[in-house]
Amino acid sequence: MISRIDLRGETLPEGSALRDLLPRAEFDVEAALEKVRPICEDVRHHGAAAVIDYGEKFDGVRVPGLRVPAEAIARALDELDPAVRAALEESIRRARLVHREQRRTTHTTQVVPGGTVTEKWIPVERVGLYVPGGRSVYPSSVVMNVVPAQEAGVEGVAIASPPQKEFGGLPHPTILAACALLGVDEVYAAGGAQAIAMFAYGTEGPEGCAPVNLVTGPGNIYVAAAKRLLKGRIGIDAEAGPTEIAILADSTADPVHVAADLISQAEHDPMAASVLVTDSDELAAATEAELKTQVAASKHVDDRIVPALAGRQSAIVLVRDLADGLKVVDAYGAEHLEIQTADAAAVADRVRNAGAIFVGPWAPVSLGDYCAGSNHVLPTGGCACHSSGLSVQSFLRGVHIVDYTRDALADVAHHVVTLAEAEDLPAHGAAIKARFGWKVP
Ligand code: HSO
Ligand code: ZN
Repeated sequence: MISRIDLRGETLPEGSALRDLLPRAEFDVEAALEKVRPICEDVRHHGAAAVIDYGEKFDGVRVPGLRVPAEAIARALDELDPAVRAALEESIRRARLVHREQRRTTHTTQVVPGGTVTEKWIPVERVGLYVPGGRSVYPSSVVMNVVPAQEAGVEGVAIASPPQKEFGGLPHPTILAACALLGVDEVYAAGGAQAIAMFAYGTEGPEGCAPVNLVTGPGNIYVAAAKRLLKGRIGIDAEAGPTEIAILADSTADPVHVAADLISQAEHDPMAASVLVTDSDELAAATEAELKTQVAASKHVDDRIVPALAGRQSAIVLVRDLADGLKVVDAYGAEHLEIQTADAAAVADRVRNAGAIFVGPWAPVSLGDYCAGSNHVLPTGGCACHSSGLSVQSFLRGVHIVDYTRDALADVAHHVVTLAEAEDLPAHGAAIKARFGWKVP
């Protein structure tokens, strides 16, 4: 069901050599670029008509218009199961608590008397949030994208989600209900690369979508490819790949929890990665046994869980000790990392690379997926070594405001002129000299 990689034999290699020993899914966005290029071009030239045509082709339903009517959003909330509503409200409340604290404040540094640099944080004006449909209908992802955008102060929030045939061409009703709970009324029934192109280029008409500055949100490989293609015209968050869980565990971990958590993320996708890193033979064996039992009792077994666990991206990695275990999880840089060891907080504190870290037996990844208050849009594919998950910061730009008096400029003028000359850019120096009678003060 899940393979083993035994790294107990020799000294662990460092850096990329270690990374090469670890399992990881192929996620070849490059190959999808050629497929999405003509789609994006079509949307650029033919606007909403092209988005509607591609919706018919890929989602199997032709919508009369892309903009979801306000009544449909209100109706979805009316018809939402009260228990789901209560859970979403709690998820939103907790996410707001955490994200509100991420807000940045304006800060002024007095560099010299009369010379200041102020860093001001300005929200992006208009963002497009992509919410997948099809196999993954995640109202929780609406929460995780919208809350940080709103807490950052973004004024224009638009959502796109694929039209669903069984709901008359509207996005899935729980997605619409989540939008209603969050106060988002600009929603489009558009999916895939065509939705990203709609956000980037905009579409005409009173019901049209004005172009956005930034697109965030997970999606399939075509969505990731469209984001890569249109990056520059629009800002993007990370290109989300298949979800990953790594668990660093010792003999104190409960194999029932470990197996359940490995399965929980395997449930997303046949390409999802579930990796256990342990120094305990007993835990490895007990987890393997437990996986068999629990998988047999799961849903989504043949289409997702078994291919994910049996795929080359998943494994039980045996290490000599926790110090080696930490090297392994750092080299891997998992989207989600659970620490199920004795003194888990101290071990977690030594981790350098992970999208989010879940400490001890009572903080499973599923808690973070829905109701911890943390964000679940996290770097995948090893990107955790250079990127963070979605946050208020993702929707802000830090702008430096430079304010110097005559005396403060005069004081440093000779250094500026010297550096300009060293770079063979005399006009840069001249811009200083021009202010002081063409002399260096
Ligand atoms: N684990 C996924 C997010 C998610 N889980 C949504 C359930 N719904 C990627 O972090
Ligand atoms: Zn999940």
